[in-house]
Amino acid sequence: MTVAKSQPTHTPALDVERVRGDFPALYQRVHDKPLVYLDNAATSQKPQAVIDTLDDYYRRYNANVHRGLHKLAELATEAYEHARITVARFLNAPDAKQIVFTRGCTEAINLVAASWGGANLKPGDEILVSQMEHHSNIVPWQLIAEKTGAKVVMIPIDERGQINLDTYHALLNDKTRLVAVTAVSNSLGTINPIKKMIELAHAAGAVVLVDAAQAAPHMAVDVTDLDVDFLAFSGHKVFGPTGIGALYGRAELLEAMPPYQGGGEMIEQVTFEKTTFAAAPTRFEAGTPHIAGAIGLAAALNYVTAIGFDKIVTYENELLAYGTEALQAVEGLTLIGTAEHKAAVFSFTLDGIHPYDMSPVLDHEGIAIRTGHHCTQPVMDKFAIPATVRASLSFYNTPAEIDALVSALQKVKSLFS
Ligand code: 7TS
Repeated sequence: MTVAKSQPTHTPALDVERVRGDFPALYQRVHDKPLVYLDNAATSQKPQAVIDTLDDYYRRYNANVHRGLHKLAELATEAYEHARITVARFLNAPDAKQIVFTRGCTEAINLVAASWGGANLKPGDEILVSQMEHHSNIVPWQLIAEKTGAKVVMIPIDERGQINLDTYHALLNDKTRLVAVTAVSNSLGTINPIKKMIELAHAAGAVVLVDAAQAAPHMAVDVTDLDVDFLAFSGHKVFGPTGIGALYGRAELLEAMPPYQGGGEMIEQVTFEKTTFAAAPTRFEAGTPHIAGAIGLAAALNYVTAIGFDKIVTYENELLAYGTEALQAVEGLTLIGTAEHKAAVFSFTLDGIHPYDMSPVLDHEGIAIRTGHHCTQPVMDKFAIPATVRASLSFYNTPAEIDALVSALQKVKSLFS
């Protein structure tokens, strides 16, 4: 008797040519070569839907929010608050009140460090921060540690650029107040086991801030499933405008936190004797916010959600596999960051050629990459290198673009050998 095999569940493939068509910036020539944009970890290009949303806002309903009683102010306020709901849905947050708009991931982390940290940290307390963090998830903790007498303790990474869970577990103790960790490393591509790390931190009585700057463009981020306390991301890396980002916070933590900045909108009542403050999230949004940015961010989140992270993850894993093989075949090339779970980020060095000497040649070939320490100097120290060349991919990149990078690297080698 033959038994019918059940069909494997299969995610429909991403139509890369179609999605590329949504990004006008990808169709340019640079130094008379087709642009190959591989600097997505720095910032991503913008789909037409986002560009149109910004254009429409400035043409039709530009007004300040929450203040005017006129029609345009009403439309702008409605769109701004609706954008907050869109961000909450994108992160699967229980309530839009738990979303604070910020200038970006950096400001969101600084807000938590200054406000939550300032109110809760005391001498001897420990803040665990991983060795692979972007400087924006290290320096704010050092600044608040300096002020409060708390101590920043590093969670080390191994030779592949991974956090060992046993090592991390052993660092957690009754002095640990907060763990700050990135979901995905910008310079190594490592995807961290954040769900498990949060669980272990909570068991030790610590709160957790996750930096989702590099996760948000590449995978579904679910704050409810993660049970995370704070999570920060930037709009411009997830196909939205620059100058806008968001902080998610657990409701009871946000409610108990003092203001970060003072100014208009964040108050309840101001007198010269005493000022009282608005509830979260308004308490943390002093001054006129980046209204167009928030609305543009919502358009970007709707855009990626419509493509679907199931398709994005599948396609980007194919790019990762293709790129890893293609780059490893380049003689003298060393990949920095070879974690078991990785995003499509390729950091590398080439024997005998300084990373900074490679960038002009690659640029001349129309290839946009980043060279440097990528604001992760402790990572460079760990690998005892000054810098890497980094190609960071997005779902609109193609295997042909990886081939273009490889040919350009061969050119670099012939020029410098
Ligand atoms: N966290 C991570 C993991 C990042 O990669 C970045 C920016 C930030 C925080 C800060 O984001 P911002 O939008 O507030 O500046 N990373 C990079 C990069 O890798 N190249 O340029 C910026």
